[in-house]
Amino acid sequence: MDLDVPRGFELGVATSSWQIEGDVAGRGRANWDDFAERPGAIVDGSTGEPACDHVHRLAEDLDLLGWLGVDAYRFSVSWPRVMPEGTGALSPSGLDFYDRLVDGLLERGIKPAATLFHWDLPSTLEDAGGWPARDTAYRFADYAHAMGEHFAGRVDRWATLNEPWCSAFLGYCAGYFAPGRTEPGASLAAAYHLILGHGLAIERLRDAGARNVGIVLNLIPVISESPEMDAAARHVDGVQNRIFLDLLAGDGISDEIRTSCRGLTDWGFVRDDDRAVMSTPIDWLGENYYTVMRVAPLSPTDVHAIGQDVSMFPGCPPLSFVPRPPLTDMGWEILPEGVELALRMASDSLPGIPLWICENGAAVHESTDATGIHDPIRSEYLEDHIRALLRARDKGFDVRGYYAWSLLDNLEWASGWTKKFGLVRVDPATGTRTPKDSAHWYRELLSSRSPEPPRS
Ligand code: IFM
Repeated sequence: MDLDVPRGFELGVATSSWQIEGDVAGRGRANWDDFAERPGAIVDGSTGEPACDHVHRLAEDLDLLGWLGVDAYRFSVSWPRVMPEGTGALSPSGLDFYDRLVDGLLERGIKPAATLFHWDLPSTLEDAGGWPARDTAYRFADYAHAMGEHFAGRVDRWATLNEPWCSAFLGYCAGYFAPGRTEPGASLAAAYHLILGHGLAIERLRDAGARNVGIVLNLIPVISESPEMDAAARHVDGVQNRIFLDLLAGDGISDEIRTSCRGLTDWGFVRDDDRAVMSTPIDWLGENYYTVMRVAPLSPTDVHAIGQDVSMFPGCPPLSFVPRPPLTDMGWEILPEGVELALRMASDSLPGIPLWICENGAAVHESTDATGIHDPIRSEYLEDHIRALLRARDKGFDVRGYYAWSLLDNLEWASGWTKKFGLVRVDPATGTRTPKDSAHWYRELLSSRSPEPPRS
């Protein structure tokens, strides 16, 4: 392998609770369980049961991680599994599951990296208003504190939220994700309260003894394809990226967003003293990088890429997203060098904060024969992105690690089982796990690393 990753650069894989766990009966209900029951919400009618049946196959999945030889495993805690009502009493069986996961990782020398919210909100809280309601931010902080008290000392790295853009705008503006609301004003309040909840949670995690606390954003570089589209591209960038970076930097909601989203909300949910809470210092920032977005004049022959649609951007002017080939099965342009643009956005807004790529991967064509599951495009995608990341590191970006998405084929949200990102195939009918060629490739990369040169 001629890809030389220094030992000190952390390599891992990532998953999330609702996408893999199953065992719906063993936890409280989540907004995604309710959403999945709506006809047509998930393209193939899948639900959270059995997903990858990870709860019952934990030992096997821990062994897979050990076999791969990852440094770290990024998982998310299902809030309704550990706190079924969203507030109050903790579930002993829910905690026991994550105890076995965390301890199983530590026994195998793998660092546990926990995310507290990867979109599965307890239904009780969704029914009470969800993220557009300010109270949800305080309930999130209480839940984070409880997790910190239970797991501090064993979890190596904590993220409050994963991709708040998706929760806010896919969930409450486009209605493409749970809870399926199509209220642009509410989606802006949701984005704001998610970051308020993040800031409150950072404080409460630290109070509980947790260290290495941060957040994971999906920062997507937005490219204007012609000068006349510059303003439209700025709007998309504002709602996709800047709104979150500005809030985390303590700058509040920018005049630009207030202007471009005027008429959608009176911003009555914004309070001056929230800025300090939202910008509570973090120890690291995670970015999930998959693709870029190209903005062009509206065209009837628009190619649809999942996640790229004007309905997901409140206040968006007419435009088309025009990804350039090569594309993944999601319709996402493959552009490894875009990772540097994504790192630049973060390091310009939040200078001095160490960066991690917390997700990167691709749903691609695979073929199966007697010799295995062949997914050369995925291995090439991962390799090209890791190379681009190491080049950015050499240029001075303080990027410390990389997690491939995903360990397992899993429930790809509204796309159900129709899009596969796993290094390991999961047969949805039997649950059988089979490492693909890309898993063998990643394993070889992990074991072939040279030692970190001594620091002078
Ligand atoms: O599967 C998702 C994950 O849950 C969040 N980031 C993007 C992935 C691929 O769409």
